[in-house]
Parts: sequence; C-alpha cells; structure tokens
Amino acid sequence: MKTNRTFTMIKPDAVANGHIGAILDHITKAGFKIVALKYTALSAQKAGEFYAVHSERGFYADLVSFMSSGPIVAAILEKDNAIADFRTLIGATDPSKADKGTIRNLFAKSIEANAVHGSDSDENAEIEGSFFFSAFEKF
Ligand code: RTP
Ligand code: MG
Repeated sequence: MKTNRTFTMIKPDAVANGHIGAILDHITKAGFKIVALKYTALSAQKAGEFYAVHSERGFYADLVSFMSSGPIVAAILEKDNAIADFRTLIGATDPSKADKGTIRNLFAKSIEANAVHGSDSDENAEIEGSFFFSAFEKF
C-alpha cells in the first residue's frame, strides 16, 4: 500500500552537534509535513532491534553502539513520493559521496555518524514509525 509517509531519525551525532533545528528546517522547507515527532533515546537493545536487518553485517555492533550513544529525534514525515524524495534530500549513506546541499553533505561526519536515517520502503516506513509512535501520536 502506498502511504506517502516516511520515517526519519536525527542521529546522535547531529543532535550532539546542535543540528536539530537546521535539519528540521531543511525537511519542512523541502515540503515534508511532520505528522509525528519525538525527542528520545535508543537503548542498545532497542537499537539492535531497530537495525536487526543489518545484524549479519560487519558494522552492526558499532552501529548499535553509536545509535544508543545519545539522544535522537524520531519523526514521521508526509509528502507525495515521500520515500524516494526523502532519500534524495538526505543524500548518500557515505557523506563524502553525498550530493552538495543534501542533509548528509551539510551535517554528517562519517559513514556511520551520518546525521539522519531515512526509510527505504513504504513497508519499512510503517514498521519503523510504529516502532516509535503509537496510533495516538501520529497525526
Ligand atoms: P539509514 O538506514 O540510516 O537511512 O542509512 P542507509 O539506508 O543510507 O544505509 P544502510 O545500508 O541502511 O545502513 C544503515 C546505517 O548503518 C551505518 N553504516 N555503517 N561502517 C559502514 O560501512 C556502514 N555502513 C552503513 C550507517 O549509519 C547507515 O546509515
Ligand atoms: Mg537503510
């Protein structure tokens, strides 16, 4: 089912570096409507669950440790073509390869500490959004 929604996190590096406001500004100026928003943190267990799809990858332990290292901002965003347009807005996973002006180009430091997450499919956007938000917190 096409939902026109995606899920994002502002990751611990970008929160620690004071970029919450600037990143939310980029997101809303690009035409995304915020339909859920939360300042929170992932325990190592929760980060492991969220990234379970990567559990066989060499970077999994570091990723779980990084994602549970400090507070994050979680949000559900709405826009036509949300999944693809949001991944264009954030740029490549490795910020050194991210197009100029993308969120990762502007705010990310490394392939791991890469400022933001963006869902990769409608199905995962729904799963990931529901990981953080109850039905009463989605508008
Ligand atoms: P995300 O899921 O966070 O939006 O990022 P993505 O789709 O661009 O990248 P993905 O392949 O899903 O990887 C998830 C996150 O794992 C970290 N990573 N580290 N050290 C490495 O080689 C490596 N590769 C990926 C990144 O934080 C990436 O965003
Ligand atoms: Mg991904």
